[in-house]
Amino acid sequence: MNALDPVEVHPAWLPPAAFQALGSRRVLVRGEGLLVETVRAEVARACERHGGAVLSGYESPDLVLTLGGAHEEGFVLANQDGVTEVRAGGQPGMLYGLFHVVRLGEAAFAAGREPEVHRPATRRRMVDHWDNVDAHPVMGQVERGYSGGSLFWADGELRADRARMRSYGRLLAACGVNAIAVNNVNVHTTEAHLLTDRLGDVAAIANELRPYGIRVHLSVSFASPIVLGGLPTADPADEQVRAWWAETTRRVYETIADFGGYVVKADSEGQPGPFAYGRSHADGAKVLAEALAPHGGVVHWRAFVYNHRQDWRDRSTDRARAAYDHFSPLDGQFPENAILQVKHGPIDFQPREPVSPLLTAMPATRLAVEFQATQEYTGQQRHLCYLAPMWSEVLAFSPEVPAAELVAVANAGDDPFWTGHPLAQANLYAFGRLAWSPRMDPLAVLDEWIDLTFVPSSTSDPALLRRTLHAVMDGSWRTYERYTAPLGVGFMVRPGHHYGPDVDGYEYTPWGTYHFADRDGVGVDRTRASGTGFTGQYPPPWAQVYESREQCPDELLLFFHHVPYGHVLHDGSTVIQHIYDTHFAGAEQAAELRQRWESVAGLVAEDVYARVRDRLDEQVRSAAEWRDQINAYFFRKSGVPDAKGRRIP
Ligand code: GCV
Repeated sequence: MNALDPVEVHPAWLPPAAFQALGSRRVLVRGEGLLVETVRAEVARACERHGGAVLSGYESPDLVLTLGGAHEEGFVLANQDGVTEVRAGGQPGMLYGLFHVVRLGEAAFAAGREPEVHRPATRRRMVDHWDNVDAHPVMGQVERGYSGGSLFWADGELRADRARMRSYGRLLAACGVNAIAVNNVNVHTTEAHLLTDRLGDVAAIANELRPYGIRVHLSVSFASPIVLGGLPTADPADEQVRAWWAETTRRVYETIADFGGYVVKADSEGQPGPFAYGRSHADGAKVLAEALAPHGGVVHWRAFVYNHRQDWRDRSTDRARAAYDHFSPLDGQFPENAILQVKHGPIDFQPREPVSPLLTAMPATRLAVEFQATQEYTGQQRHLCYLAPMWSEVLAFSPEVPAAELVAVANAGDDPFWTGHPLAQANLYAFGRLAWSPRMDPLAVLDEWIDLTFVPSSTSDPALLRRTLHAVMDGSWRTYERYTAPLGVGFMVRPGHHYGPDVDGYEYTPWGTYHFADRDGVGVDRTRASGTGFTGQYPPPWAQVYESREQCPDELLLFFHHVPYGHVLHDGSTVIQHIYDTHFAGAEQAAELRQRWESVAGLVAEDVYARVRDRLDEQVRSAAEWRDQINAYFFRKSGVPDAKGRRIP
């Protein structure tokens, strides 16, 4: 087996059949370098399978991949006199150009095709793995992982299966991802050592991913100078601390010359940080950024900082405010190679949240928006939930958002289908494509994914298959939203593992995630007039829109307002009736998805069919559980019967 041959697991969006158009052509690859060699190997493998030829320069080609353009990662695709040419700015551009040709299939070779210029919207398109080296007693091998074990680590060691890492890199490159953090942002003791005495493990991963243009990043503990360096402090103002980071980072680059940089979760959920020394997060980020700067590295500094020991009786403290309150005063104080990584919503990856106002408040700071591909709060890859429509809404919110880099918490593991639920692969693919091109239509992205993953020529009824996949996936996020927490209120999940309903599970806890339901009404008053003032963190017009009960979009009403059950929504129904209606409808839709899936039996591989069917069975069960618990809870609180007389337990 060639070192670049993919391993025998589900091929996801790169099955051999997807290479048919390319592989049946006469292809010339011009240039030298590691990534050019990757392109050559890809072309050679495709041609061997599909009857084409790799040319050495003298014969007339159908496709030429060559270097010579402006943008390192960009490329121009043109067809002249029947020859398709990909002219790439640099080696990564050639790799992305190759995968673009694969995506286009026969269309890449259509005569007279208008030239297209492609380049990524942002420099870095990153996935963060919350993978532990040692399986954590509560969180396991992968924190919030629903796809088996880690691709990188097992039982305290680097995995021996490096080919799988290589295949993963290949999948990531094919959707545009170029950076990966290989360990959990909650850095425990063993994982802290990846920075120093276990750096060799990180280097081994980097070796596997490098041929696909992917740089490796490492989550590090802010307390590393103490934990690893034996210093008495991690104070960023301390000279010894600065020297320790500089020297440690120098060694990292000595071992991994193209190392990407650090990811830091500081002063958050028990992780150490600069607050212990009376320093700001800009001070904290600076010491790491300074150490990385001479080597071209960056630090991703997470803005997920809030008080997780809040008194639930105190209604004035609002977790939604925390990131903005901590970070907006620091705008302009972060060094150039520090990237503030902000979760897309102000709380924590709920199925519906407003866009974090912090993203509009840091004009002098480099930003990254963090999405969660792993479905912690969106059904844990047991429920079908295509997330790209949600991400696209976030990206369309304001001009600052698509200008930021994108990071996703990864959803892949050592599961044979990579993502547990085979259709959850689409979330990883879509993340990469949106990171490359934030304004892409999420349904067009889904079409790309469908054509690649379920190559039309490999199935007897591609039109039915496409129709069914769209029918089950397009609206799956909204279906999930319907049968879970209503109108943006969030967090009605079981504490700890976060799967399934538990309306009051977090209501009297220190986590700052409350819904305040009582006999009269529900929702969090975040207005300036009478609540926590969170609405004031938004620029106009959003500050006014969210402040006003009348103007606030229905889907976010309970995020911003505490309203009586009889409050009338824009669609004319009351809040309580909306709760009943959406929960009945959502659970019914889940059952319909399950039915609909049966129509593709025989059109997709049996193992994919069966795995999706089993997951849908669980989704139907769980959606009914959600429906009944939510409806029963609100019926008992409010005493208001369902206007349609349906049975509420
Ligand atoms: C990695 C949520 C998750 C945690 C996660 C945290 C974070 O709170 O439940 O598992 O920790 O977000 O993003 O840091």
